[in-house]
This record gives sequence, C-alpha cells and structure tokens, in this order.
Amino acid sequence: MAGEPNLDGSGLSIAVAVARFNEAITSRLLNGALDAVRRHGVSEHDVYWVPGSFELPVAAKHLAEGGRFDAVVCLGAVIRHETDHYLHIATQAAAGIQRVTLDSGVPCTFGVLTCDNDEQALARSGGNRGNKGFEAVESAIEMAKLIRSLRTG
Ligand code: DLZ
Repeated sequence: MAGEPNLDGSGLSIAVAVARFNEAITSRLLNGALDAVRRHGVSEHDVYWVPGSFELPVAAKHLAEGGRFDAVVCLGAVIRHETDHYLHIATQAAAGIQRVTLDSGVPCTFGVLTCDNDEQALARSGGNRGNKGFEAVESAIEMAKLIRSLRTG
C-alpha cells in the first residue's frame, strides 16, 4: 500500500521557474502552483520567468545550486506545431531538468505540459484534467521533505 505523502510545506523554500512561451497556458500553471504553495503552507517562494521551456534547465541549475531553495518547480507548455521543433524543446527540457536534479541533489519537478494542441493544454492547466502546476508543487514538497529526512536521519 502506498504511504501518504508529507505535504506540509512549513519550513520549506521553493523556487518556481516558469516559461513565458505559451503564456496563456503557463500563467494558468503558475496560478495552480501558487494555489498549492498557499494550501500547503510553503514558508517561502519566489517566481522566476524565463523565455521558453528550453531555458528552464539553466534557470533550475542556478536556483538549485544557489543554496537558498529546497526544491525548484519548472513550469512550461510545449505544444506541437507544424515542424518537430517542439519535440527537441520538450526532450531537452525534460533531460535538462532531470540532470540538474541529479547533479545538484535538489529536486526539480517537471511541470511542463507536452501537448498536441491548446485544448489538451487547457484541460491540464486548470481544466477537467487538473492542474500540472499544482501537482508539480506537491511533488516538490514531497521530495524536499523526503530528502531532508534522509539527510537528518
Ligand atoms: C521556439 C519555441 C517553440 C517553437 N515552441 C515552444 C513551445 O511550444 N513551448 C516553449 O516553452 N517554448 C517554445 N519555444 C521557445 C524555446 O523554448 C526557446 O525559448 C527558444 O528556442 C530560445 O532558446
């Protein structure tokens, strides 16, 4: 049976990096993320905008390595266009964010939508498929608490 996640955000400091590209969607992800920050009592948070999802990993790297944050939440929306450009962006964003997590030991969560169209993206940013921004904050809290408990024993 799966254990209950510890989602008590008190004592945690969380950075939220959000891509401006497809801002109509990413602002909805950000609203979901800020809702989760409030609901779970995260003590401190800051929001950092970057141009697009491709830039999320380097922002996450500096935020993770700065020593101020217990977790970094990365938000973006990669939506399929006529070429395969979106595929490169989505792949590099995912790989880069995971690499920063493993290199820094600071959990960087993946709140980046990868969708075929706007309808799918709207559904997952506060529509009938939930809000991936909200979920990315919950994952960040759970992982930050786990890592803290592993470090303190
Ligand atoms: C250029 C581009 C394209 C075509 N599509 C997206 C997208 O769907 N989602 C996203 O977040 N960003 C996109 N970008 C911008 C890139 O992420 C990046 O900002 C630029 O290529 C500059 O490096």
